[in-house]
Amino acid sequence: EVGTGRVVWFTGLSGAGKSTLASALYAELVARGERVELLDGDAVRENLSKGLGFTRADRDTNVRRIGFVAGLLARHGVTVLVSAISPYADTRREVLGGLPNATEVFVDAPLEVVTQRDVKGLYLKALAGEIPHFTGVSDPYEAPEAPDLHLRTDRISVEDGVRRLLDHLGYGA
Ligand code: GGZ
Repeated sequence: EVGTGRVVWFTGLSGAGKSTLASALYAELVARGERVELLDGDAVRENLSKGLGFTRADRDTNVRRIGFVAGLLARHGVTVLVSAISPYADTRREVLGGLPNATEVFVDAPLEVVTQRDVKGLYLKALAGEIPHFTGVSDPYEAPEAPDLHLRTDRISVEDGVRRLLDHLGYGA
């Protein structure tokens, strides 16, 4: 019998490094022969959640859909890596609480750091008022109070982040 897969849920601001860490971990787990799937915010919004916006209701719908699919995969023994801002603490609690084996990873960089990185130029636009409801600027981000893992991406490298993830998940070094 296949055991239940774990769900590793990366939450944090846009540009904090969720996708970077999730895809680096994905590559590590694939290399270890793990059956693993990645549910990344961008790909999810182009497919599963196409048409949804960024109101609280739409974000909650998005996060619940991701949780639903993650649960189906995990039931078949797949390790699922989720990368989504998932800004609302209540919704995260509900969705992660409904999964048998979830790990909440807070991918944390201060707003000033992600604003300076501004990989996609979105913060510049948001600060200019051109993107309404932008997380951290004109929309809330409720940081996890007790995440299973807290990674400060302005202080540690991607490699260190992946090492800490592997450690925490019990894969050894
Ligand atoms: C936040 C936004 C917004 C607004 C577009 N607020 O860094 P990105 O660009 O590639 O990732 C962000 C992504 C957020 O989608 P999620 O599905 O992760 O959000 S949630 O969990 O809240 O449903 C960002 C881009 O979409 N983006 N508009 N207003 N991020």
